[in-house]
Amino acid sequence: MSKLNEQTARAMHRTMCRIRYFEEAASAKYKEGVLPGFIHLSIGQEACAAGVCATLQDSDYITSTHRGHGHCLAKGGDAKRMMAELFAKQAGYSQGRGGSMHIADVAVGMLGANGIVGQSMPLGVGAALTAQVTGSGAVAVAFFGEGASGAGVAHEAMNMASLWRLPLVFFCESNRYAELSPYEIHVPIANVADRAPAYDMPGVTIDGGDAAAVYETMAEAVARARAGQGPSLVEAKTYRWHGHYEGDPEVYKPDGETEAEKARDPIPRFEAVLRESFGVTALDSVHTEEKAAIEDAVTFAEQAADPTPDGLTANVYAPAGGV
Ligand SMILES: Cc1ncc(C[n+]2csc(CCOP(=O)(O)OP(=O)(O)O)c2C)c(N)n1
Repeated sequence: MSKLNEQTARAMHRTMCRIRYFEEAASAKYKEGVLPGFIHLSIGQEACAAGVCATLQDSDYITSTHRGHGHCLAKGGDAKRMMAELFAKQAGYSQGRGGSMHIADVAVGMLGANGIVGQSMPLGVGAALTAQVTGSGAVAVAFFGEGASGAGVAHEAMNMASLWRLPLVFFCESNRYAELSPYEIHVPIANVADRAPAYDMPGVTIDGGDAAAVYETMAEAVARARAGQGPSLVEAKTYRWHGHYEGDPEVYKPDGETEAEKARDPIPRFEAVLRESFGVTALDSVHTEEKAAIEDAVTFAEQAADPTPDGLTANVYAPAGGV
């Protein structure tokens, strides 16, 4: 097993703080009514994105979901361009046309957020097949949720990835709810990863609030994929502190559940690891710096230009006159 070292642990902690501050800022701006589209936040799930992406190289790929801000930031996406996209500004990743669920940065291997539940999995198959065919040595990670695990395409993707021994890791963020539905009313088994043997691949379920466990489990799965030994399924049990979308009244959550999860905040939990395993104590500056960087991103987005009407048909591929 690849043990976490201090340098990687510090970088992961910084990433977790960046994700937390980015999403808190997005939440605040959404409440102010200045973000035009839907946003789905992953506050509480930061250890997953940070731990997974810390095991990847720049040339590796990830495919993401509707809850993808953390994935993009952890893979090296630019917070300013992301925030500008949430504000529907021209400087955003999709020139303000797409919003939160249409953020991609191919240059850093982030192949896209995705509003179609489950589709990150076949897209991951495609990325891994590309790596296999070209012999590039790259690995792909497909993020998905336990809700997506019930989609037909999840079976197709895992079946093909296993048949072709693709360099791919399926990473399930099992965050208790799919929209408003608790796990047990749509998944008939205790763990999504228990399905892995049916695809002849290793499957493991871990605590998704434990960033070190995410890193160490993923390091092994990624090494296996890179060595040509095929795909794995990793399920991280985690929890989203906010609603399915911002504005969700969350009536389906039992009283006290979110508060209990907040008491197990993955960021201070990982700070304890940094202290106890590596003797790192001065972590306040990381919070200060990352918070300031996100404030800069918000200012950038607020001051950025709106798209102009003359760009209305740019990147529109339907034939002139319609179909
Ligand atoms: C193909 C498809 N079906 C249904 C939806 C509506 N939908 C949006 S998110 C969601 C739940 C997804 O749950 P999960 O995969 O567990 O991800 P989470 O939201 O928990 O991160 C559903 C059903 C959709 N966007 N796409």
